[in-house]
Amino acid sequence: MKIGIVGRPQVGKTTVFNTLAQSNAEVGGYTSRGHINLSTANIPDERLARLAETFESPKRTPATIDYVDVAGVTKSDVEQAELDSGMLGELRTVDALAHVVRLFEDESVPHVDGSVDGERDIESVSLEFVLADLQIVEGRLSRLRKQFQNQKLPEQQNEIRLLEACQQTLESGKPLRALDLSINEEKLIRGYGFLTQKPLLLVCNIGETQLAAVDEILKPFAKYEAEPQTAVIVLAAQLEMELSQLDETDTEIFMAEMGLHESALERFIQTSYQLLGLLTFFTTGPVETRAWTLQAGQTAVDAAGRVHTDFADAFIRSETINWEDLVTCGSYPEARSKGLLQAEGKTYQVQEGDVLLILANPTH
Ligand SMILES: Nc1nc2c(ncn2[C@@H]2O[C@H](COP(=O)(O)OP(=O)(O)O)[C@@H](O)[C@H]2O)c(=O)[nH]1
Ligand SMILES: [Mg+2]
Repeated sequence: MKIGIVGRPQVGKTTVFNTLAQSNAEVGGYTSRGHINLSTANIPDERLARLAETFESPKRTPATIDYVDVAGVTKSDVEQAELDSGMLGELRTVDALAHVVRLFEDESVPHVDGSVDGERDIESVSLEFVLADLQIVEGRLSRLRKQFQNQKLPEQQNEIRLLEACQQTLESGKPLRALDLSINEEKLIRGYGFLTQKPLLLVCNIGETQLAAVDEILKPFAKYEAEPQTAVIVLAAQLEMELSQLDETDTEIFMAEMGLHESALERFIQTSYQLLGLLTFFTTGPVETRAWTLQAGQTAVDAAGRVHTDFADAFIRSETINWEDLVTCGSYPEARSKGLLQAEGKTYQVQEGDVLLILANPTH
């Protein structure tokens, strides 16, 4: 899973990136146009440790998440398309966008628009992305029309019709998330990497002093959650970045003092998984315990293909058990004797927290 961190300049994008990636990229870099921070972070998961302890596996491999942190979105970005095509191009490859919205007040950090206004920022970034997508739609449409003006190939006609619907939506200022597309239509335009089609996580960045009044502060943003494929979370990025750089015991003491129960990273990942419809399954044994990410609704064969590309074709069946049941049983034979280890075929839909023992045909 790859997530692009976007937003206006100086709103805390790099600070959020550092918190999530547990890295140390330079913050306050106002002029770092074109500069892109990339990082892969391990997804913390207590279940992984519990399974690894049960099986005494020396190797523990968490699932990972990739982040891209780009320079801020400014009003001129679309006109300066050439300069920014690197940034937009990078964003077109991500699975979801995390838009950092500045809500913290700090006179020493001026806002490019002169005041702190989260709703205005959400609208202006959304508009920039609408315009960027519109440019692609129009370019593609004019090429298709020119190329096929005398022919009536159904495939191209379909694409033209679909792009015209996209154009209409974008011209009315709406993101493509608002379009109700069939699975086939979605497939047809996925290759364009439209920014306004990607699931959107609005990350409200509040200051430490606003923690106590967080419900009040978030009220105006509740409406965005009703929009398709959009979620809202709140975090105090600067505070959380400082926390993520402490050692574990200090972090726990500090979080308890602040009334925080989960780290920003944990909340961010949980929300992203929900937004993208992802789940985690595990493989475990005396050699390695590993967490894997899968799209909800995918089957045991898809899971086998994640674990090893050859396994998908050679798949015979999987034996499946909930991770907690397995930890309670302590071993596969014990789980089997209790009837908790279920044999499942190709069409089994993997569930959150499943442990899979995949049986594949080695001669395949
Ligand atoms: N007071 C305060 N300052 C913050 C907070 N988050 C970020 N900053 C500061 O805002 C400036 C811009 O942050 P940065 O992460 O570089 O923003 P970016 O331009 O969006 O990547 C830096 O000086 C940060 O220290 C916050 O929650 N509170
Ligand atoms: Mg930055």
